[in-house]
Amino acid sequence: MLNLVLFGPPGAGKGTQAEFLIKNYQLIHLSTGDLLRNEISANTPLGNEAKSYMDKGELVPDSVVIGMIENKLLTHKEANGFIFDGFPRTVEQARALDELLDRNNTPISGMLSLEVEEQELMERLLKRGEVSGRPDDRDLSVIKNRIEVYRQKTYPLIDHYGSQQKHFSINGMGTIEEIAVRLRETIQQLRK
Ligand code: B4P
Repeated sequence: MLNLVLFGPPGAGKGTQAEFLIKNYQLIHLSTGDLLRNEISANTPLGNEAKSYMDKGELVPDSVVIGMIENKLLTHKEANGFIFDGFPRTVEQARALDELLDRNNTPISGMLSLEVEEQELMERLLKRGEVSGRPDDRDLSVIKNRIEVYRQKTYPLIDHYGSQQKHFSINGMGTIEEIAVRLRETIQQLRK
């Protein structure tokens, strides 16, 4: 089983690269951002709660996202593996994921960490904001807050997976295709 954590700051290319990985490795894609936006579109109580955090560029509470991922893992017991995209985002989420996967004897194979310069992140997100309709991509102060929240709460996960020898750093600057090749090469390396 191949379980990958696709990691990086907002705008690093996680969602973009996940599309290539799904096709190449037949993995189940679990994006907490997409799952939360689906809840918002469906106007559910969970979605309404999540929206109040997402619109400000804050993280949705751990209990909400952990519960959501647990449900999804249970409905895909037959999977070849998973791509966790945008999850975990806090140390508490990482610990919960380790526990969930340990129970099924299918640990994380590697954390693929996309490294992108901050100026480039802001440009990519503002550009997407022109077409996506996502409120969190439209306002520069919200984007800056997302990057700051990443630094404080999410970046420490590099140590969490580093201490398990599962952290792989990937240059996330360049064309989408160039980065996809780097990811493929890293996955070959971690499967050896
Ligand atoms: P996410 O949906 O995870 O979104 P994201 O961080 O903005 O990254 P995304 O994957 O969408 O963008 P990508 O880099 O592919 O999170 C949104 C919000 O949901 C969070 O702020 C938080 O509030 C909440 N949330 C989600 N998960 C949570 C969790 N686990 N816990 C708590 N809260 C959670 O792409 C960005 C743009 O760059 C795209 O337009 C793309 O086309 C472009 N791009 C990508 N690669 C490029 C390249 N190489 N060159 C040029 N452009 C590129």
